[in-house]
Amino acid sequence: MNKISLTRYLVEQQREHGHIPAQLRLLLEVVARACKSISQAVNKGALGGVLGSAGSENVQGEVQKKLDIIANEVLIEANEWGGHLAAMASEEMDSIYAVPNRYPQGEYLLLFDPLDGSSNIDVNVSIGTIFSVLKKPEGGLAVSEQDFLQAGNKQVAAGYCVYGPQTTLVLTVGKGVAMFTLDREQGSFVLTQEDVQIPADTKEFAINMSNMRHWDAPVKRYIDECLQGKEGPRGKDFNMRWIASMVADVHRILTRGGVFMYPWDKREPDKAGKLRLMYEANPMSWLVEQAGGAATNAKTRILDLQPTKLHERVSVVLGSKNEVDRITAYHNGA
Ligand code: AHM
Ligand code: MG
Repeated sequence: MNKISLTRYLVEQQREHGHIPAQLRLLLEVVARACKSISQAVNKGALGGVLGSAGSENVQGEVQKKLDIIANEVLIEANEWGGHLAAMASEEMDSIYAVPNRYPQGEYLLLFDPLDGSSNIDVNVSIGTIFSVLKKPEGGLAVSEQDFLQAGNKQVAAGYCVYGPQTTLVLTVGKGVAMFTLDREQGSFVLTQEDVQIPADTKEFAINMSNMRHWDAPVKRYIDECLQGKEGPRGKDFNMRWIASMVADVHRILTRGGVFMYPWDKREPDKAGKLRLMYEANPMSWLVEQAGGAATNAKTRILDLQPTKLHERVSVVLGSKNEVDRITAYHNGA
């Protein structure tokens, strides 16, 4: 079999299809390289002394794990000197990280959740890195947080790397979704699936059922109907999965369909949701749409939301199109 490496795939996207400029290709290669390092650290686990809490909190008031911090540092160190970026932003940093003056400034902005699914790190369940790439708006002097506040439909690349039984990098540059599996012997990501498609219908939903008593009525209605199975209004039995790593749940949906929900609920009514718009929901929503699925905040398309702050939260419904449309319609009074 003629293996296509990520490098070759990106070169072809640049040279033959003109989908990406050289600087963006470099950026994506650097992110992939960082993901390889994070994958190594994740794999070592207790042997590398990387498990457990770091004893600190991030800006969202969540306890940071050692690997959250390690992954964040790996991504920053890999990306700051290449000349392709103006600044970075991360779930684990309060404010943006402008590329230091000693390095050339590029035209891109990189956002990431360095290690998503932190509660799964110590229990050896799949976790991942999520990333989103924007272009720095033209003009302006020093890069600022304001430059990052662009709707998801402005992304120029997005993806994630899931550290599971295999390490898989999943990428879109706006021309469909491609998956690359890490070949550890070769040390490179190899194209293993192109033109990923999510079936429009599904019999599988993902939601944290322990929050049921806090849900909004339309969410309750949707799940109730699924749970009634063949005898209920949906006329079919549903299966449920909840990995508690969005990367792993989205990866399943890109692989075999399904619907994922982390909706607003009454626990903290002032928060729009648990997940973060700019470095979790936006990149995942774009991947899902590029694979033929849909993504809303239960009312409107996530990619059209105008962010007002870096760490903004959002309600998330994504996956198989017909289910997302149904849940969204229930919220809009249908
Ligand atoms: P994290 O970025 O701090 O890891 O939090 C995000 C994760 C998602 O990956 C996952 O879908 C969700 O939190 C699980 O939350 P819960 O533990 O409430 O089910
Ligand atoms: Mg996360």
